[in-house]
Amino acid sequence: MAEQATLVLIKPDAVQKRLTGLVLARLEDAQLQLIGAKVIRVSRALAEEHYKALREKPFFQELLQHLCGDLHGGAPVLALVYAGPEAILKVRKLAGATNPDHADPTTIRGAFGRNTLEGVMENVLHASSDDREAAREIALWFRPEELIEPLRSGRPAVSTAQNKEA
Ligand code: IDP
Ligand code: MG
Repeated sequence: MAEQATLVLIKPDAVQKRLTGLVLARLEDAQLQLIGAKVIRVSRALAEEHYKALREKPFFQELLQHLCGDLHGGAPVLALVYAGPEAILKVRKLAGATNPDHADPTTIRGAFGRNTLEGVMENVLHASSDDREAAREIALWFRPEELIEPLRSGRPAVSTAQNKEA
């Protein structure tokens, strides 16, 4: 199985609803390694760059407002990087279909997402969809020094810097 890394963003709708812990608990079911995490209040420029492939979509402005927290009391995003075998597909499966109304109820989006009457998809999280997108997105949201190296079997479960001191 291919070793991969994937970007997850717990979106402002979930942060505002205090769902962060529940979403993290679900993500842990994938048995992947968490190699990066930070809370970010997202700028318009970062949101536009993240979703640039969707800039022609009719919902693009609402999408940017959502990611920036404008629709959820200024709530931030929790950005995470998970690494491990088939990490991208594993996280996408746990996330469920894009539209919460179509997502299996046992998935994160199916359980916690909703479509608002104003047409905003409050779908709880972003998850990279393939290797290329994951590489671009991880580089966009994290500096290399903000990520710990994925653990290889037999290595102690601490960061590289701590390993050197040991
Ligand atoms: P994904 O998040 O499952 O990868 P994408 O098609 O990449 O889905 O869309 C990115 C985001 O754009 C979705 O997570 C959702 O927030 C928003 N979005 C996608 N389709 C629609 C739509 O038809 N209406 C409103 N928002 C949408
Ligand atoms: Mg996508």
